[in-house]
Amino acid sequence: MPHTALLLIDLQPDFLPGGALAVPNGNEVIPLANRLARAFSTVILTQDWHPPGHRSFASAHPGRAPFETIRLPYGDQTLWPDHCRQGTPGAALAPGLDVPHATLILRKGCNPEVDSYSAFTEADGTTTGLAAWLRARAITNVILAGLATDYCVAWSALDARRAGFTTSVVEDACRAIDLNNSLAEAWAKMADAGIIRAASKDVLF
Ligand code: VGL
Ligand code: ZN
Repeated sequence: MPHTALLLIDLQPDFLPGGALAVPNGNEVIPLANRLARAFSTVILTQDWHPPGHRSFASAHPGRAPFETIRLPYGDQTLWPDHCRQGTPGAALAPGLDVPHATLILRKGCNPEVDSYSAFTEADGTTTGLAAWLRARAITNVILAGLATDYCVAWSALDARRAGFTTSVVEDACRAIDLNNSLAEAWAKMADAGIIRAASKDVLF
């Protein structure tokens, strides 16, 4: 589909069962991601890619535990188990991922002090340049799938929409962490923003 890009979010071993921040049933989306990718000529992969001691790690805050929330200069931050440390096997692309024609692999969360759920904007507002990269290729529509629905997929989708792209999330090609109702909240925010809640059967005709 011309003018459309598929954005596959954080398909990495640390987010799959057995990984450091496993998303329940996250492995189930890999075959679907591969099938979706074949339908698009512009495919972008993202990798969560944190330096050691990253601010989003509970281990960087003595006395804090994973899944607690703290206040950082840029806002509230959920603390996570150490995950997707740069260069580790858990941060690699998922072994079953088969998207040789992906043209951009975008690594995010690289600033040691700032998290970046979104592929477009870090938590402190710094742009990753992705919107400009898409505009330079005359992309007007962004379709998202991957992990996790309620964090990196939702934040990326919301930023895509804010940047003016027609934006769809392929629900059955995503899996969620679902912490404190985060999944329902994410879908509510995405609906308010005008993001299309799609199914893979609508995209793969
Ligand atoms: C993610 C939490 C922390 C995600 C990344 O990919 O959804 N979630 N880092
Ligand atoms: Zn992360």
